[in-house]
Amino acid sequence: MKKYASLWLDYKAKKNNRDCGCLGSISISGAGESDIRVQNAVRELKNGLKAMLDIEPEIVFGSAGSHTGAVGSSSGLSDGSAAGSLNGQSILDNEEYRITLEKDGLAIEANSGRGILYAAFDILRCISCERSLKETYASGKTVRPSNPLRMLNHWDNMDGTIERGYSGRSFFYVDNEIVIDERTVDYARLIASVGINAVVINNVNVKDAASYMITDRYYDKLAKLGEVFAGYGIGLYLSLNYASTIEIGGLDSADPLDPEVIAWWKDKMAEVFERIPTLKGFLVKADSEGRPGPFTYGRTQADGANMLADIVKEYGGIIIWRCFVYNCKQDWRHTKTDRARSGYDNFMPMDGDYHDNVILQIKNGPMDFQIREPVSPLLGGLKKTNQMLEVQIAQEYTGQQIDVCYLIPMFKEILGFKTYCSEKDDTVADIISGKTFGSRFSGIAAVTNTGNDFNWTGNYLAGANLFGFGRLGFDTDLTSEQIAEEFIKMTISDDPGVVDVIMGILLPSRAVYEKYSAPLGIGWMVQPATHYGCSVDGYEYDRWGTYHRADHLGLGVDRTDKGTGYALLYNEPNASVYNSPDECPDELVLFFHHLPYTHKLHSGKTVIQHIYDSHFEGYEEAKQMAAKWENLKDKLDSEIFYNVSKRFERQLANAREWCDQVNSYFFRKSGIPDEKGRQIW
Ligand code: GCV
Repeated sequence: MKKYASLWLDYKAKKNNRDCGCLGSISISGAGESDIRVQNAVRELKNGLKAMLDIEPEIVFGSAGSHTGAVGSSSGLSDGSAAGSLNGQSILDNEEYRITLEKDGLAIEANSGRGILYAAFDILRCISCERSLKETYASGKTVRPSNPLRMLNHWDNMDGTIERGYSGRSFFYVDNEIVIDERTVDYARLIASVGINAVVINNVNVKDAASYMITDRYYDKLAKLGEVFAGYGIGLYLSLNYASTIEIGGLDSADPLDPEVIAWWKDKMAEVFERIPTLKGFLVKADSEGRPGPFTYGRTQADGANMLADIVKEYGGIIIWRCFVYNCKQDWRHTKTDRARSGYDNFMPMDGDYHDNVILQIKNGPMDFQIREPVSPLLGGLKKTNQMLEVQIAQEYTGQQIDVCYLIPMFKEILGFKTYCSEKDDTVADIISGKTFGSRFSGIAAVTNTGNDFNWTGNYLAGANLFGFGRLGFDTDLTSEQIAEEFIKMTISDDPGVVDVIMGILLPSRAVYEKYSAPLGIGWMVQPATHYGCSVDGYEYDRWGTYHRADHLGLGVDRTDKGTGYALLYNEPNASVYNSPDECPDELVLFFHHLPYTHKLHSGKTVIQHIYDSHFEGYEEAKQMAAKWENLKDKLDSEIFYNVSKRFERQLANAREWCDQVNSYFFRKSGIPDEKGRQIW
């Protein structure tokens, strides 16, 4: 009996193995057999090829340059120097690889064990997706990941709960102990196979036992976990309690400029890096939602981040500092206070002050992972600071792994957003890849959606977000369609008819969720605290800074020059476009403007008619997605079929509730009937 699903590493037998004959041997060069990552790559290749094709090609080790198109200028691979290193310690080694078709097999070349590992997964993916090996590798395939850091952030607590977790409990922790078992290794395999190279293993809200991670209590287990990760090219990171000096150190301050505080951290970090040799750095949530931070001492975020960064630099460590800093005790009556501004206002003034081993981690939007937000103006605002994009695949506000919501199309939009921060290479993808400003430490992080459920992600289809996040972070040019197709073929079924149907469910699912939930970029009409399901006024008179400001005449938040001024934080022409109700894209118009219900959108519809139409459509389209799934009953493994089918039942109830509550609410506020005379309550 399997304890958990193998997902895309299931390696089912392939019937259509038309060109496996070319796989007499696989030669590997550029990293030796003694490298644990190479050993893992070889094991994976052998197991996968045996299971899928029933072949056992010879694995031959050669020196770099022993094959056609060898490492170096002729192969197009860059030299072996570390992509990002501090004090001689490599944080991110060269991850490039090349796969070439040879007379009797394939040749893998790379400059590091990580490159070999990724090449092995490339070959296995090719076979698993029933692509032709010959066509794929005939003219040689050289791959270099798009982003230096491709990271998962776990919000796992040491008591085994997961903040915003919708797929069971943590597989890292049980009762405040760290668990390392077979599942830990399979987790590392799964995420390495899609290119993840860094993991933060604990919740950014560091409390209780987690504050003691940097003490003798957990060092041995963490060292062991770090080794498992390292075998799959994954760097281990911890979330850090900013006030550790007080909470575990016995000091009465966490002032980043206090010599006693600095001395405590110096001793602590010396101990931590000695006891956990594979540790790569820390993620810090400070001055946010009740967490302590430098503001308490009248210091800046840069003061806090730099103090820690200077200390960990000696060990080659980095500090990832979150920009999710805002006032969560706002007065809803203050219409000029704007939570959307807070990240920018708190971090922009110190652009250039952050030291070179600090990375600012920026949520994709200025609020908090809503189904539709503009891109944070910090991305494209900051020009002299290492930056990393933070997205969330945990679907806290986007259906909680009950409702199907394939997020890759949303991530593609964000990555493709033109910030106008420079003459060229100005998209978010350019910035976080390091291309725009030449930063060595940058990349993309996702709040992960994993837990100890049999299928890891609650809903099998939510696995597409885990798979897709990794694939997209590794290769930003992949399309949402390519990623969905790979996921389905590798995880669910390679029957072309089934693949088509599931593509037809995944691809529009984000748009469908958006239609039946909060309209036109306004967001937040959710049940407070749980964040699942509709409650139009749930946050309206609360302290969290998340309002729709609806009255009998209209709705939306005025973030223009006449309102909070947020629209002007963007580079031109984005600022002018967002500032104008006529130019602002429909999907964001209520994020930026307070408008009458009768305002005409670019679509030609009024705001109120758009609300009615999109909600009825969203519910209808959710029903169609569910019906498509039901038709697959005889073609799917029953565990997968029933898992998703039951969730669709809940999604339909949710969509219906959203549709009826939102439509009724705005009909009652506005008194304007639906042009099509449909039932509104
Ligand atoms: C980890 C939102 C979530 C919180 C989360 C926070 C964050 O507010 O609701 O659960 O805390 O974001 O990103 O830090």
